[in-house]
Amino acid sequence: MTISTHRRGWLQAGLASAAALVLGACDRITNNPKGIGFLASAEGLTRRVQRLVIDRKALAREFKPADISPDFRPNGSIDPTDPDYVALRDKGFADYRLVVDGLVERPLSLSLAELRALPSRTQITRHDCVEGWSSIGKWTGARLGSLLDQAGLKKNARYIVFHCGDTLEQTLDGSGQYYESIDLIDAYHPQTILAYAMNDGALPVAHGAPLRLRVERQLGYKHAKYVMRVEAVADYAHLGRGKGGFWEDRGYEWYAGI
Ligand SMILES: Nc1nc2c(c(=O)[nH]1)N[C@H]1C(S)=C(S)[C@@H](COP(=O)(O)O)O[C@H]1N2
Ligand SMILES: [Mo]
Repeated sequence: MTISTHRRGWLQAGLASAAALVLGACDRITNNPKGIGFLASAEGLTRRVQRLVIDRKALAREFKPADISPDFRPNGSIDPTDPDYVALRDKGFADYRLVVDGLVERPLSLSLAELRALPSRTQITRHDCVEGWSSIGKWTGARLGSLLDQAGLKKNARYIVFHCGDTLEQTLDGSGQYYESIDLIDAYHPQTILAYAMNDGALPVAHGAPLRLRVERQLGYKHAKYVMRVEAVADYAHLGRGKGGFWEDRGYEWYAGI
């Protein structure tokens, strides 16, 4: 598994949607002898790639307080029984530390108070689960980009991995522990936060207490709950079953952009 495979993956996805966009102009292009040539030219390719990259930086839609779902649906792990997690929870997460390590200049270990002191963001967004339901919630958390800048990413860092405190599937080799990974475009997206509050209260256990990822341009399974450790890596092939996340290891797409 290489970076270029993933790059190619999302580039191809982008080119496919760029191609769909120009379908409307198809008649004009095919009637124009230069049309097809232009689409295949390096200049045309560069423009479409630029549009794709700009699109990935666009903000997800934000909603009004009145839009907040009264019963935001919890999904997947909702009450982890892993002994380490239970011990933290039973002390109200007083001993919780978020570890930031891997390809960083300054590894960090931060308490919730220290996380709350980081530059934060509050947003009301819609969560879309791949199973076909959506809920709208208000989230407050530390901006992941600020956290990563504080740790200082090394040049060869390409992905950010979130190691979670819950085991979703019991396996002999430990590959049932939830984890996720995102690229640096999503990591530095302004709406990407490590949320410690939901709907103006402390983040409930069912929704990932004490800390969960909000990565608003991605489907629900990318939003890692119960985040214990943030690791910067060059590649994720050595983690879990090698596909970059718990659900990716079980067949879901690594890039789940919305
Ligand atoms: N650690 C962990 N994170 C997780 C999951 C999980 O089971 N464990 N489920 C994922 C899925 S599929 C969804 S839709 C969302 C659900 O978030 P919610 O419980 O706040 O609705 O969390 C995602 N993150
Ligand atoms: Mo989901």
